[in-house]
Amino acid sequence: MILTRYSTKDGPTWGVDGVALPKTMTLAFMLCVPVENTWRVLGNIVKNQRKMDAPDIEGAPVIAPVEEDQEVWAAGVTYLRSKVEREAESTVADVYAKVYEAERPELFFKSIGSRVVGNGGKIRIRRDSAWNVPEPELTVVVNKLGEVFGYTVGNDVSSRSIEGENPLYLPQAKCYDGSCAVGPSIVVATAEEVANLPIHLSIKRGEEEVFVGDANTSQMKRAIPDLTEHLIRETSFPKGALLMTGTCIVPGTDFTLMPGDVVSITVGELTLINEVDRNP
Ligand code: DO4
Ligand code: MG
Repeated sequence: MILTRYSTKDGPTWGVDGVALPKTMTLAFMLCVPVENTWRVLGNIVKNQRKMDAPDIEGAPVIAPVEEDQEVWAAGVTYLRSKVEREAESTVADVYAKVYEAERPELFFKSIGSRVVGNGGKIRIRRDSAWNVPEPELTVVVNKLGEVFGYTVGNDVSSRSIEGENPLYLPQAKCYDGSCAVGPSIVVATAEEVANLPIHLSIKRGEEEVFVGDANTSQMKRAIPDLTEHLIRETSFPKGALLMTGTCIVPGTDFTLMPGDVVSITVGELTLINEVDRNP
């Protein structure tokens, strides 16, 4: 099943496999009970193509699959490739080796829901950063109990020059307008299912493909339930949360994103496409 959020004349509305849900069926509502319960309700709606008192989603624009008050968090250095690249770029290389091996994962706050860019929206590079990359990441949607409800595609757009200068600058390298893109929809899936999904990144500059890379979530060093358990261990998410799970595809040191670049990321059956803003 695929959940999509639409901007209708009656306000944001979710649909499941094209069937509009009542306005009361928000993502927050779906994520405040065990996943089995929500999956069952959604399954019945799809099976019976149940017409409910819901806004018309026919032809309505698709918006980012996250609500305003949900938070997006991110995990870092979960793949060997990310560890190696960060050691190379950083003035303090050993922090990355240590976190890659440690029992406790690196988790950081990425964005509030209202700042997330959806499919087709503009991502940005910082005006004070010379070296910038997209980070294509499996992004899991987690309920209040920390269970995996499904997945979407995330782009953890980052400044490598700012993070490389000093790891304490991480929030500035990671959290700014247009740095967090998520979408286009949410695929309902278990933690097991998301542990073996292909990831593909393509970056086009005009007609030319200037970077292409592939990976699979099975290359991740950590298990998804380990990441989600750490996420909710001492922080409550009554409306659920999104967790980007780290990147395994890092363009070479000679690559930086440019205004106008078009970044396409595929994870499993979803593709997220964003252009880098030409007017920063
Ligand atoms: O440690 C910095 C961030 C790492 C990250 O975002 C990633 O590995 O994806
Ligand atoms: Mg990342």
